[in-house]
Amino acid sequence: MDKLIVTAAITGAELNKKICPALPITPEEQAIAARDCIEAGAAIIHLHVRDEKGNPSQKLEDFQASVNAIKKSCKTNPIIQFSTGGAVGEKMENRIASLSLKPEMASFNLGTMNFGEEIFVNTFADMRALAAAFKKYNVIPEFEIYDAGHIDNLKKLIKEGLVTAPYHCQFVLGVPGAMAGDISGLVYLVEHLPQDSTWGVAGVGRFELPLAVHAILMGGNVRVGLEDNIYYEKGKLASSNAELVSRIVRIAKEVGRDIASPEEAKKLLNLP
Ligand code: KMH
Ligand code: ZN
Repeated sequence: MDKLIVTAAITGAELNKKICPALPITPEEQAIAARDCIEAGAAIIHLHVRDEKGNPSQKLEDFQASVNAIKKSCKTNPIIQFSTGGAVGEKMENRIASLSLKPEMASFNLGTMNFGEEIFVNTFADMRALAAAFKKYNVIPEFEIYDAGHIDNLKKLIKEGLVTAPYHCQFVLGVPGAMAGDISGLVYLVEHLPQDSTWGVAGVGRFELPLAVHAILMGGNVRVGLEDNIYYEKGKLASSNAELVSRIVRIAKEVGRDIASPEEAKKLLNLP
């Protein structure tokens, strides 16, 4: 098996410090969180940013401030993956705009869905516009797949010639309104990926740990972090993002799966 690529989703757009006191919000807090995650074994930082009031932001200056702070704090250069998902309800033009900063990677959401009580909108027109921006700025997408039909949406974009191999797919499972985090669902998704795909799994809430453990054994990659899951175990909040990363790294090493450094992850994902 290839080495395991661990992604840390450190902040997200739907949480705040009242719900999760350990959530890094400012560039300085994100820099510390990212450094600790990288030192614990993460290769990719999935990045959402906030404005000065702590609200979700897609502004270029907020992305730039966080990137600068993270790069300064990390000894090894992590892969910084921007979110183009943003917060539910964010305008598509703002979500796309961050690509002009040319991050090494960014998320690419593959369909409209219920997201808790809200609706996360990603129409085909949105996806086509997003695909054009990824091409224009030469950014590598990570395809976010929340439901089985999203794989078919990816195949449609491939057929239309809008995205090209290799495809790095992230199964985000357990969002209320989309596919649950059952292992049978994960197996189904892996079996239906397009050729030339790598994959990872981000289990939401209580699904994070079991899905991660299965992905380690199945040859996939893993995303953990407070964006997806704020608990270390039932009833006990995680004290930091790095605590969640460290557990996954420990488990992977115990079962003989080595951990990819950021440089190794770049090679595995064909990043420039
Ligand atoms: N905040 C969610 C609605 C992404 O980063 O691309 C979307 C999200 C996905 O977090
Ligand atoms: Zn995200």
